[in-house]
Amino acid sequence: MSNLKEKLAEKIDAQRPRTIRLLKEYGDTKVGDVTIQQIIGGMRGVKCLTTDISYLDPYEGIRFRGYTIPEVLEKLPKVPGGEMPYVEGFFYLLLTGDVPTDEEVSAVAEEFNKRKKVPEYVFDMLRALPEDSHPMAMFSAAIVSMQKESEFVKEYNAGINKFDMWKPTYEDALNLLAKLPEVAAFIYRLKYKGGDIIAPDPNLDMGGNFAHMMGIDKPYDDVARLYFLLHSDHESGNVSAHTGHLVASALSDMYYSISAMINGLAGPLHGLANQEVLRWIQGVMDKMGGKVPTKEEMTKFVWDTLNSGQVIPGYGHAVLRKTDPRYQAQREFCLKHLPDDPIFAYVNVLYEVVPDILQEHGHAKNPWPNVDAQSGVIQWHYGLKEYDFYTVLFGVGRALGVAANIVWDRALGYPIERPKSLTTPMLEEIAGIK
Ligand code: CMX
Repeated sequence: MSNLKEKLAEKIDAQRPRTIRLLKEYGDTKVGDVTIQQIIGGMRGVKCLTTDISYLDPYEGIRFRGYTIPEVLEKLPKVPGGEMPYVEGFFYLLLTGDVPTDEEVSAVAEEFNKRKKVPEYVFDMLRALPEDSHPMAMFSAAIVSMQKESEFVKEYNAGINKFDMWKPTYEDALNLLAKLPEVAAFIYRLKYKGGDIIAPDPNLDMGGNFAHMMGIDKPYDDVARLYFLLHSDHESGNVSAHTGHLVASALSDMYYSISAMINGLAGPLHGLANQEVLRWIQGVMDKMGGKVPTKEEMTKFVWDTLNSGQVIPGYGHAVLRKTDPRYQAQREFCLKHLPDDPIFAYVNVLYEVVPDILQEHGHAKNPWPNVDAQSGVIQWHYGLKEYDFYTVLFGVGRALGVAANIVWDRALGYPIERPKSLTTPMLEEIAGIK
């Protein structure tokens, strides 16, 4: 067993009795009530999921295994020559809750390296798709096309014990995650660079190799590391994480589950918002002839969008009630590396005007920017201008968190998910409507 798998086995042995105790001794303890508004309104705020991998406080933002984003960036071992941590080391943290040593990071990076060869049939399948397929559809199809590789399915069919199911799930997680950067880069080069594919470099870490295969110079390797880390996890209730968990709860394997979560991420209210932000800004740029709008000019563009019944992409959140710390982390990167970028200037003017406008508009509960408001700027700056591709980057990152959660779902034996529905007459009766 690898060091990571051994460490995980120890953690699982320690965690299982806690979950079993909660279930057996405190199973009837009430956590909260559910209102009709929550039932009709997308279950907002209903406390009905559990994960220890990340927690989202509405005012503080995300903590991964108890660490804020600045703490994660500071504590995790860095890639030599770069400012950002190894993605592989971050995955170690998500999975085990422990900050890895340099040696542990090297071992897990080696684990990823051994597993990263993408089967040729994936590339053949991608080449066979229509040229105008969206990169997210290509990414999802590529992932599900590898389903036959699932170790979980092989062991399930051989009659695996429920308590051991996490082990092949862990193998599937690493096997799939290790391949995602090459699959993503292949989609990019196939779709936008005339199929001029760059072979992976076996000596590079995940972020470095991704930047290499994309054909983008430093510091894009650090951008990739930061991007994958920031987008990895946002507790369990968001559409992508919840979809992955839900599909996996039927004992569908990692490939089915991650492909499904990618499909949820592809919605414009969720991960696709990063492409929508750039599309919106490009529209304003066209109208402004490239000139950065004044606050007054930007105010008009924002109101025009709201008055035409559309949302301002990159703003608002179902849980957060302040500026997203993932936005802040990327803003700090921009201030350091691209302070004079014209699109960064647009994003800054937006930040100055949108929160007040959304408050005046009076609909959004959270007028502050989310992760997607800032992420496209960095990509654009480093030459990745094909914004249809941005959500694939989000997907590579989100897969880290969702896969780690699915391994733990299996380890703790979470059952198939099956909430109960009520009809409208039943709700009316509960409400006392005659
Ligand atoms: N612009 C305009 N209106 C907005 C808004 C925005 N950015 N954010 C929320 N609203 C509106 C909602 O559409 C809703 O309108 P109605 O009352 O007319 O139905 C109202 O405000 C209340 O919504 P809410 O409770 O504040 O927000 P929700 O939890 O329902 O939705 C989210 C959250 C993110 C879908 C929403 O804020 C939104 O659509 N934002 C723009 C898209 C976006 O940036 N998505 C990315 C989120 C991060 C991610 O998952 O990647």
